[in-house]
Amino acid sequence: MDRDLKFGHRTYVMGILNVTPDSFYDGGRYVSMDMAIQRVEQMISEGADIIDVGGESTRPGAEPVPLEVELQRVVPVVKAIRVRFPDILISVDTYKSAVARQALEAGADIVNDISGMQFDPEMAKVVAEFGSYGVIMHIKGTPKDMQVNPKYEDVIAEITDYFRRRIDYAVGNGIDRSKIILDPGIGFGKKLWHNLRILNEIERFRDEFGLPILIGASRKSMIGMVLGNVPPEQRLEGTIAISAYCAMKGVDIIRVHDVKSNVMAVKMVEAIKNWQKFTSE
Ligand code: YH5
Repeated sequence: MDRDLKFGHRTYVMGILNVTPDSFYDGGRYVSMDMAIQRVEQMISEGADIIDVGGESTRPGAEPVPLEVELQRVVPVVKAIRVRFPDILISVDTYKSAVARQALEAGADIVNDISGMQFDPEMAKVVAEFGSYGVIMHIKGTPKDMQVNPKYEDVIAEITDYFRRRIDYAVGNGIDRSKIILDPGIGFGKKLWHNLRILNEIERFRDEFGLPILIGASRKSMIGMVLGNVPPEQRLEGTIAISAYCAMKGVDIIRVHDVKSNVMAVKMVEAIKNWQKFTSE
């Protein structure tokens, strides 16, 4: 089975695999590795299409992780996933080209760069060299300062301009246009109403560029705010609602923590969209 994505037919589900100590606290690498592989096996059985491996927290205010630390966390896990699950698509959540390169050598298929290939000047060349998919995400600022009073004249216009500049840059560095995935970056330098408006007008980016769209809203603070300041553990239902909305709008990929419930929501919406497939006479 080939590992490419056929966009325009359904919403793919990307399961998040955090390989950071706060999510896999145990110190010992073997334990972490076992836990990571177990989690991947579970996400695949629950219907994940893509596993997104990340070794640095990019939550608001988070401090960067040194290159060597990120490499040690991410590369062995990508290798192990590729050996155990030869058909699963693997994405690597990094903005460092050295991490992307070694992950691609270890069998990753997608580079998920929250900086839109801005933070590391070598990133676009690496994605081009391997012919992998590249996610161009919008961020205003850096993870450390992005939530400090972000301002837009028109959030949709600004993200559209950014996408145009980053697509031109990526293609100029040898990336095939058909390998680019766009992500407006929910929570990355946005206030609540910016996030809500982006989702409300999500089709505008596909209308403009004709490229696949990825949305990562899973358990993010915008859900907490809408539901009355609820903590991340109480944001599953809000996440599922956004996933159903995304499936209805034809978003190409959703990035989520809770694969089982989000896959069910997407499947149900797709059944309604494709009711004719269920006809028996
Ligand atoms: C994304 O949107 N996000 S890491 C704070 C939370 C919950 C989750 C509880 N990587 C994205 O998931 N990659 C991240 O509060 C991403 N799109 C893409 N492409 C942040 C995250 C999170 C942050």
